[in-house]
Amino acid sequence: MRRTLRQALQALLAVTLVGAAAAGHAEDKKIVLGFAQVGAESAWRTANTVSVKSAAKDAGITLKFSDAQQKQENQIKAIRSYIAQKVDVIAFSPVVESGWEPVLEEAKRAHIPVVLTDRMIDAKDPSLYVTMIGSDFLEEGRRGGRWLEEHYKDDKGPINIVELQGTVGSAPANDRHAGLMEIIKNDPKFKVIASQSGDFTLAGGKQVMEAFAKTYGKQINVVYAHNDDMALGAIQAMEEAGMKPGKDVTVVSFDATKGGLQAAAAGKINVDVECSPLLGPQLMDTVKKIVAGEQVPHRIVTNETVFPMNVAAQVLPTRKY
Ligand code: GZL
Repeated sequence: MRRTLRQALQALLAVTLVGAAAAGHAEDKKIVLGFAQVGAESAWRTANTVSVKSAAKDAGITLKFSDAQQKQENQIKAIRSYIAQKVDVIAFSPVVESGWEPVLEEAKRAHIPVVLTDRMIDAKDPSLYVTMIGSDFLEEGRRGGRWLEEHYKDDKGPINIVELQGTVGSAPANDRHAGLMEIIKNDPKFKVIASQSGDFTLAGGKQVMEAFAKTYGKQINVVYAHNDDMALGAIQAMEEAGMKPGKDVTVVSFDATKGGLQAAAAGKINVDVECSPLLGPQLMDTVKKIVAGEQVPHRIVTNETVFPMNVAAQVLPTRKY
């Protein structure tokens, strides 16, 4: 009896020591995060990449990073490679809303949690991702629409709007359009006379605005650009066409990057709706919570505001991107 008890105690002690060692090792093992970025299409995206990389370093998380050059197939390839490497967590900013189920099913089967950052996906199964950290683009569009309503409240119209859309099929493009339309649909003086994608790039915005200026000229009252890069391109095109952006043409833009706010301070953008790219710290906190087995909300919305032209100059010195 005594021998058996001693053997049992020895076995219990051994199990406890192994468990503690494993736990200790688990605590020491660095978290590996695979991040599939959209690309480097805009100042916003560059700032977002800097935020993710610096936050991973500060958090002691090993970051595997890929740039998809705005191509969905490249993002899918990157996610597959992270699955093959058995990373602890996968995070990505989906370049477009649709077409993600197959690869996210593979991540789920591999028991690798997925975090969406910045942009949303169109998926029936909400369990394909743990959480989405990013802006409410629909509300951003509503903010742009409400600003236009206030700006033109004493004007009987017509107010003709040309729209520079972001990447076709992307959540920010879909929702910044939908948010605007939600606000102006009941006010017949507002009319979107043309809408075309500039793919969130400066060159794209300039090219589309050159065509709009040629076709519509002085009929244009408002340029509604889905991001600052396209707005800055459009400003170049308008000035080359002899138009005065911010004066005879009202310019509404999104992101509130330094470039956009500098243009606003120079009187060329009338309002810049903030969309923060500084998602890195929130992402790393969330990754640590997921690895530790803690619950996280299915949606984490970033807090944002609106910068009319008259405040741009005073906020510029404090802007981080
Ligand atoms: C918005 C982000 C958009 C920015 C653009 O969260 O996805 O993509 O508005 C960027 O500047 O290219």
